[in-house]
Amino acid sequence: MAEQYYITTPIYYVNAEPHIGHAYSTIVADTLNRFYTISPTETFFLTGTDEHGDKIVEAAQKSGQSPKEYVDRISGMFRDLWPKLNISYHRFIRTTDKHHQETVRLILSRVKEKGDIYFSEYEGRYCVGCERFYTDRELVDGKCPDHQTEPQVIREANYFFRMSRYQQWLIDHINDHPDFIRPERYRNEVLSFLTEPLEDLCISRPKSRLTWGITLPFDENFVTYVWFDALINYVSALGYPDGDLFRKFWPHAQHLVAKDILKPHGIYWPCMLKSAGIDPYQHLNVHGYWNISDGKMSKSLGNVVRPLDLVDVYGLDPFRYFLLREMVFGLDSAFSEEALVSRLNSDLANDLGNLVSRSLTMVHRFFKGELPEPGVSDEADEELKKSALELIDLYEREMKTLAIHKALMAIWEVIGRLNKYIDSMAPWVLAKSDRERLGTVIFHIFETLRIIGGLLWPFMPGSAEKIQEQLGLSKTGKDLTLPELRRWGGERPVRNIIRAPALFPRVEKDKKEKREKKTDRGDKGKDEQIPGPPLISFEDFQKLDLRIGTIREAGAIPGSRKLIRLKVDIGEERTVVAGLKDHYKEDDLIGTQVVLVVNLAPVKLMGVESRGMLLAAGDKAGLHLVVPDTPALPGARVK
Ligand code: ME8
Repeated sequence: MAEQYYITTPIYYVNAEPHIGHAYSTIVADTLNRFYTISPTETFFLTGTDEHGDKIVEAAQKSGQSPKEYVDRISGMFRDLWPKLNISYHRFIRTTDKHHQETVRLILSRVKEKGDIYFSEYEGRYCVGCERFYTDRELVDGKCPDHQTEPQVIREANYFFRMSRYQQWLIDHINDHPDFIRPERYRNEVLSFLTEPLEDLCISRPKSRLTWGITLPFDENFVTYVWFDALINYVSALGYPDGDLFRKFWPHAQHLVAKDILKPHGIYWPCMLKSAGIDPYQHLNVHGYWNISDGKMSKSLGNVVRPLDLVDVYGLDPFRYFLLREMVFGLDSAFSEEALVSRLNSDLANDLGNLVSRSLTMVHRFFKGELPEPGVSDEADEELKKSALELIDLYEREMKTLAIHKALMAIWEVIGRLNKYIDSMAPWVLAKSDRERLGTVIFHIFETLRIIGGLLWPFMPGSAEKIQEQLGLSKTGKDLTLPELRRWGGERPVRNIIRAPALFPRVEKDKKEKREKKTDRGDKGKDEQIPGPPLISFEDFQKLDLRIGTIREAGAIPGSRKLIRLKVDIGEERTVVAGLKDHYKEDDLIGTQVVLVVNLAPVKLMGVESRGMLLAAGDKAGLHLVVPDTPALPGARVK
């Protein structure tokens, strides 16, 4: 691996719990990190929390805790959330970490030695929400544009960073490196800001006013301004100045932030780095804001969208997919649950889910789960192959320039093509007339799906791995790299191809209302609590005879809205009636392996005798059949 990639998210303030804005940035960083991992590139992914300053002290006081207790608690909420969103970072940094604090003091000393820090009296308008002084020109009707509050006038003696000294250097650097700040609109915004003389930056707070911060190395009576502290996390996390990680990854640093913190990242940080004698970062990637019905999302307005509320109802991958597909990187987006449901039903359940399900069903039905050898390919096969291989190149280009939604659109274009290819090749007709041609078609479907599954992994790691496992591939997830995906026909399945329940069950339209009602009642999740079941003895448990069965036939029962009649092979054939109609299509069930209770007394349902019962799990998303993770012999005992 020749190259490295270093991606950072903002370190989030611990004055509020995480919402979809934080989740978006961190999911984008995770997606990019995964993309570079399969490129393959050696990566480092950093996230963390920003824990000093006025805002934090205020929030701690409100919650009746000491700052330390408070930051430990909220930082823990961020840290606990990320694995639930399948976010896989390398390091979680906290600005209260000892090494970070030492690095901040080291950099302050270096900048001071350089002659870039001076002491002076200052009067200015200070916004506590933003933790910074505002110039008159930046205020709108005398108010902070972000918080809509009038800043306090504060007069005090403080230390200042001679940022003005680096103004011309920064302008030149941005002009010489056109994609230093991207997309372009944000680069232009920074350049336009730099057309006015840059003021020096106040970088201290007297301890008489604030003690919750890092003490200046050259004056015990002051703590460091929160931004001078926070930005340094990007190098302290790598072990600056001597750490191997710093040497290896800093030259490849890419920051990911939203437009709200463009100025500290686009102006303060490069000037700080220059003064400290550290090379500038490689790219600043700036995304837009998620708004709620065209307004701002904020705790005070009470319209904060909590990621796990949505994940609980719609599933993790639909949530990740929606955020990544819906927002054009760099522009604002309006969040709506209706849009999420409609993307889930159309893009995921209909296009992708059905494609996977119908393809795997065919391999089952026609080749008993074994991938056939291809025969001679015709023009339509070649076209499909070309579009799948070209997709990989396009995807790489889009991902590298952060056109994440375009990369997804390109994948869906090929999903559409593959669905059309299946329709026009009609394998079910070929099955009766031309088995060799059928084999070639199935092979092309498999290869295109293999590529689609691999390319989807950075966005929806869980679902992509399921697809890869169902395809029987030996490598999944991060081990399946882009060069390997490019080798058409290069990887035969090592296991039988398996059929599994729908990847993305459709969502009923009224789910949103149900979720809202539940959240309103404040008793979310109550109905999920498992009541203490009566205990049974081991002997009682042993009375149950559970067997693996393969569904051979599935058909409707006249007059029943819920029931399906199944023929299940457990070494002998059993007729079983199951209430699956709302959750599975009859055709999709054929070939699926299930777990069957075989020694239940027979019952008659709608006139059909049922001899056994399937095991299934029920949750808010519907019913999920319990299936063996790899194919088992029909009749195998479940122990
Ligand atoms: O600014 N839409 O922390 P913060 C999209 N501690 N992204 C959003 C968002 C929204 N509505 N709201 C927040 C800080 N974000 C500092 C950063 S870095 C050295 C210090 C995301 O908790 C987005 O990434 O206010 C934004 O830049 C960040 O959260 C701000 O997080």
